[in-house]
Amino acid sequence: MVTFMPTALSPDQVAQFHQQGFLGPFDAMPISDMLGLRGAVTTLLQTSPDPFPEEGWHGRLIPRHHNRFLDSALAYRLSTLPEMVTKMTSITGDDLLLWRAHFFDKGPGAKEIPWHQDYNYWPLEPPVIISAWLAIDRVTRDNACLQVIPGSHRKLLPHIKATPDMAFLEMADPEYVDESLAIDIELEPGQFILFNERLLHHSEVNRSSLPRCGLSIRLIPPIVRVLQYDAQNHVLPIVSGQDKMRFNQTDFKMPKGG
Ligand SMILES: O=C(O)CCC(=O)C(=O)O
Repeated sequence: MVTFMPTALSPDQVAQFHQQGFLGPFDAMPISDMLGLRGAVTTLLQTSPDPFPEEGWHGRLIPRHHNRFLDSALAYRLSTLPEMVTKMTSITGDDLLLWRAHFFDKGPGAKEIPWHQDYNYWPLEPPVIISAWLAIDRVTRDNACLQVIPGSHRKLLPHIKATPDMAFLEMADPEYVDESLAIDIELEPGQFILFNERLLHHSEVNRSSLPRCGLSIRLIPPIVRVLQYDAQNHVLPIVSGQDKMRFNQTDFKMPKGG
């Protein structure tokens, strides 16, 4: 896998991240390399994780798509691309743990993901996180790219029950969401954006005949304590710096093979 030379964010970019709640797009790897990995990602998403988790997966998450860095070297490498992690450390400081990574594999007809702020769902104390959304496929408005509302991270919104046609159980109360401010995050394979735990984001039903897969990667600084692990084998690899706090389980063993 060819990856780009990691580059830190400039002070202006860090300021922009804090102003907008997100930043990007950036290139983590050449488009052709990500396209070359698509077959392996498809195979991965069809395979059961090992060991297969019995209990503890939240909401409607599909185990085959969730935390595959625990059993797949490919998923681990995609979740820790140097360009991505380096840019994240510009915002958080050097020490970072990989908490979760989830493939949002929204093929044709896949449901709408309602407007939401991630902090609402998460068993973390404090609920502070930096996420990257990495495009596996080319994502455009046509195949339901991610949409965000710049600046929406400044207010915490109430979340209410989502409707059954949506992919999540809860959504931000529509009364507080001004969709006219939304922007499309169109990305080429191998590009990513960064966003924080309070940014309002969403994606439409995939009304196209195209695949639309992205990997959401969640990193936490060691001062954040995981209150509930996703499965018995869930541990958090230290992906940058050190874990000086030792609040979380970090005894990760690199998976073998693909
Ligand atoms: O991929 C999507 O459409 C939604 C992603 C998302 O909600 C997230 O990364 O937190």
